[in-house]
Formats: sequence, structure tokens, C-alpha cells
Amino acid sequence: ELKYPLQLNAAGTLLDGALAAGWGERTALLGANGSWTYRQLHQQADRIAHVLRQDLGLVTGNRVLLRGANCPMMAACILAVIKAGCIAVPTMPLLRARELSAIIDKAQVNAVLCAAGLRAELDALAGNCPRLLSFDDASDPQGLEARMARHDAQFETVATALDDVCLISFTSGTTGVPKGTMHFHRDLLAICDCFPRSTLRQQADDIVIGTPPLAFTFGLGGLLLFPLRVGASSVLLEKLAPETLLAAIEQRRATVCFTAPTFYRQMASLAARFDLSSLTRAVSAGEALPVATRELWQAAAGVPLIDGIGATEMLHIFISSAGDAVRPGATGKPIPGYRACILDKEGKPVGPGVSGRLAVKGPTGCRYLADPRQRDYVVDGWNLTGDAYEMDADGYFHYRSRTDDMIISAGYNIAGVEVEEVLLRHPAVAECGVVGRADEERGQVVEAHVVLKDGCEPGAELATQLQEFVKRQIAPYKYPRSIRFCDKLPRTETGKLQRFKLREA
Ligand code: 3UK
Repeated sequence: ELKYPLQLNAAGTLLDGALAAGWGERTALLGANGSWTYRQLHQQADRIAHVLRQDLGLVTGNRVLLRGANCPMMAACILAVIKAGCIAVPTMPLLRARELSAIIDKAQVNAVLCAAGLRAELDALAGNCPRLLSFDDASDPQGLEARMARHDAQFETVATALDDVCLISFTSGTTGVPKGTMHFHRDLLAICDCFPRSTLRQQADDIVIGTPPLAFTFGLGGLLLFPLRVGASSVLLEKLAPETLLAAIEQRRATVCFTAPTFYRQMASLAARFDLSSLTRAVSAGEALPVATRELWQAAAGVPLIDGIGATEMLHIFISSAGDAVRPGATGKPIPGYRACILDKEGKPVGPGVSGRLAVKGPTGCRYLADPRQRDYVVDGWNLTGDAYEMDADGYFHYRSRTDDMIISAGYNIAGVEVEEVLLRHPAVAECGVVGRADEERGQVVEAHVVLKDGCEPGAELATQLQEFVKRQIAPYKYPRSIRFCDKLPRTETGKLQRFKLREA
């Protein structure tokens, strides 16, 4: 069992702890424009904390929205917000004004720290965006860096309680209404003390690298919290494509890689052109890992994959196996500290070989921010992730499918209803239903079944128009790659759309 002191600040424990451990001169973060030692990261975060408290007048418990690509400054901002006793609300760089506005309302955001290059979507909100400071713009006299220069490099960590909220992480829900998940200071440390110790075996001399945004808890843990907990280094780069990630692994001599299955599949075909000899582990999460992808990557890169299922609600990975314990085709076993079981429709545990709802329990768990769906996710202390799983006779957990309608495409979670809502605003669209269709390359692709208004001509041209229409209004990765025109949608007697029929179509 994990024990933490009642008075606990996760960022303080990581940053102050690193200096106390004598890691001050070790490299903490490697960005595109240079690297920061643990001491430099500590100082930057402390200056930002002063700006938050003094310039912005924030107090303990205030919420700060963060918007930026993976880079050392974004990492320092997240840590500073938490160190200052505030609550970090990190958001994905690809989110558009509409989505950001919903998050600002839902999380009751008090202030915003935003990379200068990404502020247009927030500026578009005008009245609905609280006080914003931008970073990465040296010419801005009111920018974050200019303000940091006027403050001390020492900030006394705000004394929070171990079960004070320090992070609100958003996940796209099945209904398209964003769900905020709240996590405590102790949760951030708990994830560092579970998977990285028992399964990944994170070491002080590791250099981690990968694609998940810091605003996605997969990236926040893997690329920031885990390495900081042990004095390791993290490479934080933005816009990594399979080829540039491989080049960066070679150049930075990375030892651990974090990304999604489709990325490993794409990297496998290019791996021969790079020196990947530094790499010792590769973590795959976000969607089910096909056995073929595991084999392709292993053969091409010579590095075994560690598959792990995590969820924003659970903060990080809770089922995974590594090394000799890997069983291809299975995600793995519950990592030490977590328990898992499979439940039938009535909520009763089922034995090996029977598919059902995955339920998990452990040091972290789901706490939705003001959302009635909490009741569905946590039942009797068990978290129901919405996945159908099956356990085999040896206790390995095998992924089957999502139990709900969430579309998972290339590692992104996409709610069909959210795409439908946008499509329905197009003048040619009468009705539509958006589902995920199985796809070799991306796991699933977003497919829109569209009924046109009278007088509108179906065809490739209109399909392209609809796709562009969606891309302009919500994050472009949510657009329907496939569009099928039809005369009517399958509905129940009560008027409900029968999604399973669309998927079968
Ligand atoms: C699916 C997987 C099969 C599954 C996440 C690692 O993905 C993460 O969080 P999300 O909230 O989505 C959660 C859902 O994604 N999934 C994730 N990993 C796997 N399915 N095999 C896997 N290995 O449906 C789950 O319920 O976006 C992953 C760490 C932190 C995370 N937040």
C-alpha cells in the first residue's frame, strides 16, 4: 500500500525533492531549443508560481487552463500551477474555440497560460476567456517570461493536503459533453509509484521520449511525472511524426518511448534507417495493440513493446505486463496495487473465458467534475472503464471492444455525437449518424451516415465539403474520413438511433 504524508503537494514533492536528492545538475528536460537541468526547471516553475500568485492574484484552489504543445515551458507551467496550490487544467493543442469554451465553463477557469502561437482560438472567445498570459513570445512585455524575470527564483511550495484536487483532465464523452476528471496530489505520485516501478522499471539514467501531449494523462505521466520521480530526463518535442520521432530517438539516445499502436506500426516500416540501439523499452497505450503490430515493431526495432491500458479517469495505466510476463494478444495483468475483474450485465463477476465489462480498483480512480455519469463509472468502489474484456485461465486480460459508442481512431477518443452536432449545422444535412468503422491502419475511422435535405446532390464533392466543414469547427482529427449518403437512418420505435446497425452497414 502507498502511504503519503497528509500534507502533500505533488509538484513540490517532485521539484523540491529532486534538489534535496542532489539531482540539481542532472538534465530534467530536453526541448527543441536546449535542455534544462532539474535546478533550472525548479527555478522556472518557482518564477511562474510567483506570477500566478502575485501578478494574477490567484489563490489556492483556483483553476488555470494550460494550452501549449509539448515543450519545457509547458511542463514548467503545469508544475508551477500545482506548486502554487492551484489546479491545472491542461488542454490539447488541437482543441478549437468551441471546445475550449466548454472547458472554461465546466472547470470554472480563473486564468490561462497559453503558448503565443496557439492563442488565436482563445482570443476568439473574447468575453468568455479569463485573464490570459502567453509564453514563447520574447517581444511581449506583458508575456509570461517578461513577468517571470521580475520575480524570485525561489517560491515556497503551497502546503496542500494529499487529497486536494490538483489536476482536472478532460476526456471526450460518449455524448460529446466534455467530462472533467479530478485528481488529487497523491494520485500524481501514486501513478509514479505503480507502473514505472513494477512494470516499466524506470531508472535514473533513462531518457524518455514520445508523442502523447502533456495535456493527455498518458503523456503527463510518461513524459513528465515518471521521469521526474526518479531523476531521469525527458525529451519534449512537438509535432512528432513517425519519421521525426525515430530521428529524435537516434539523436537523443532515448531509452524509453511512449506512443500509440498505430505509431509503432508506422515506425516499424521506417526503423531500419535509424540507429535505435539506445532504446530498451517502448510503451504502447491508448488503444488495443494488434499482435501483428507488436511483431512488426519487435522485428524492426528489436525492442519489446509494453502494452498497457490506461484511462483519463484512472489517470494512468492499470493493466500491463512487460518482459517475460508478456502474453501477445493480451493487455497483461493488473499492475501491483490495482485489482481488476470482469462483470456481467447484472454486475456479477464472471470467470475466465467470458467477455464482460472491465472493472478496476486501485490507488487512483474516477472523480468526474459535476457530472451525473459518475454514478455509472464508479459502482461499489469499482471503476467501469466502458471496455469489454475477457480474462483467461492464467489471469491475463484480453481486450474485446468498447462497450459504448466511443470511436477510437489513431489513439484519439472521438465522440460520434459531437461530430453529428457539427454536421447537422450544415445546410445540406437533414440527419446523420456517426460511428467508428474498423480500420487496419487507425484501429477505427470516423464514418458519417448522412441523409441529405431534399434537392441536395450526394457525391464526392459534397462529401469533401462536409469534411472541411467539420475540420473548421472542431479538432481536425475528429472529421469523418468516410461519408456514406443514405435515404434514412435506422431508428427504434422511440426514435433512438441504432448505432450498431450503422456499424454493420
Ligand atoms: C482505451 C485501450 C485497449 C480503452 C490512457 C494510458 O487512453 C488513455 O485514456 P483515454 O481516457 O481512453 C481510455 C480508453 O482507451 N485504451 C487505452 N489503452 C488501451 N484499449 N488496449 C490498451 N492498451 O477503451 C480505455 O477505456 O483517452 C492510456 C495512460 C493514460 C491514459 N489516459
